[in-house]
Amino acid sequence: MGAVRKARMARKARMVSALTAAVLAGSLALGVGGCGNREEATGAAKEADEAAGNVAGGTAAESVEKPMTETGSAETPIAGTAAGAAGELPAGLAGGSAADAAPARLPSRYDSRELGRTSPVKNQGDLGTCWAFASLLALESSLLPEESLDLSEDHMSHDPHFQLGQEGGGDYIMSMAYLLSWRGPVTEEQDPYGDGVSPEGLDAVKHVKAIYLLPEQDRQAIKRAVLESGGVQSALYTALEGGTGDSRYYDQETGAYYYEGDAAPNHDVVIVGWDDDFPKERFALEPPGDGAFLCENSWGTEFGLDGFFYVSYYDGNLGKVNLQYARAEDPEPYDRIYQTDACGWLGQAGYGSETAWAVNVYTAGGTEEILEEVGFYTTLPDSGYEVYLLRDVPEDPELGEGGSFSKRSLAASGRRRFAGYDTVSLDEPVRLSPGERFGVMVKLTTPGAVHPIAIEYDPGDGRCRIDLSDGEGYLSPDGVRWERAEETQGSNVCLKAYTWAGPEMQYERN
Ligand SMILES: [Ca+2]
Ligand SMILES: [Ca+2]
Repeated sequence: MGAVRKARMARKARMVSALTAAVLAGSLALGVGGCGNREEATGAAKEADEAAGNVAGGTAAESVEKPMTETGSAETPIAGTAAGAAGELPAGLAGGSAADAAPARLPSRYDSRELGRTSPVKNQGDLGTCWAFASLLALESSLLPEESLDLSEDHMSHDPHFQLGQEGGGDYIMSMAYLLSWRGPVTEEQDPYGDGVSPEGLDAVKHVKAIYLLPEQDRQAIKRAVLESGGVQSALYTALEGGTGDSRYYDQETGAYYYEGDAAPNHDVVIVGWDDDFPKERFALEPPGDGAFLCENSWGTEFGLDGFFYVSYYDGNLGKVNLQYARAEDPEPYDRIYQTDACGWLGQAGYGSETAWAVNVYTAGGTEEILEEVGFYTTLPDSGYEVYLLRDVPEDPELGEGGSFSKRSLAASGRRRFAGYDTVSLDEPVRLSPGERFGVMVKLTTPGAVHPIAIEYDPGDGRCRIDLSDGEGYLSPDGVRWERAEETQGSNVCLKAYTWAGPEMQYERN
């Protein structure tokens, strides 16, 4: 599964006006294709990747982008190309940023199991669902030890917005989209695994509001996230044959895995601990040094050490893409989400600058609601953001200078350490009128990015079923001149709004 896959940088040929954002079809999938536990699946996934011209590398972000060189104007469309995809990592991705906030010393050894913070080992069987298992395992771990849930991989991998099917694999962009849209998770009891069907009409038992993408190969950041959240989802390349564990890269006695090559990841696992002193001699092939992460697999308890295994710090893939499930809340009956990006972060838009602006306009429901939070992705670490609100937006907003979007009020601002998705609480919650057209606006300044805005967009890879009819989004290089994202870019803006509509409307939640 988990090919950290560079989606092809599909070039948008359209040039509608001088003010046209460039779109990068650029989220990298950790996991498309296969990810079953059989050798064939692995091989097939790899071939599929190669056939598609996808190469390994990068994280889900702009590390793959080649900064614009050919066209100077910030308002000229630019697009990455496959050839430019091997771009160098921005400094922020190489580690370091996470170290700033690292006061306490990390232990040299840690094992989430000893604190009751790992969920029981599961078995994905022959299906290409490792991405769903790893995602929900990491989410379950983040709730432990206080709360123990068994969540449904069937429901996530049967999501009708996805087109690959359970044999076709998946990736973390899909699991993020599923969870952040509140289509799930549901419980295993509600939708048992492997029966080929998922009931319709189930409500999410948790509302996920933050999933961080930790910097590539930042061991400190990964360890801190394991301490905070119990587990971190990551990916590796495995040539293991089913449950037998037969591979030249794997020592069955010690449960130690080390792959030194550069084949793309094809399997997702969850990092649940580490041992800095794990001897290099315990691996089948000797890595350059000691140390290993403890990982939980989804191949049943027969595999490895009761379902767990050690992966060398020097493994070619583990630690490149790392997801921390940072916030999941109990659903409340009056919580509501406004969104247009059911399929999530499938591409990125921008104007060749690290700064870009985006708006989504929504129509409030029929009763009064309190707008409390706004949620969006950032594509690289250390993004600065400003969130603005627009009230009573006219039906056909005036998009030029001094137009409808100039009547905005600053509602929150800050900086995000990690890439990924998070929600921002407004400085002052706002009471919306019934049926009001309101807008949420974000200005992002993302060092190293030229496409800072995450968009839902069809990269043509057949992964997701995109609906562009459900949104009213706008993009801007400067917050002054705007273009309609659906019309000029074939994109929905990934920018959600969260409201609350309690019956009493007595706002006491602060
Ligand atoms: Ca089922
Ligand atoms: Ca949509």
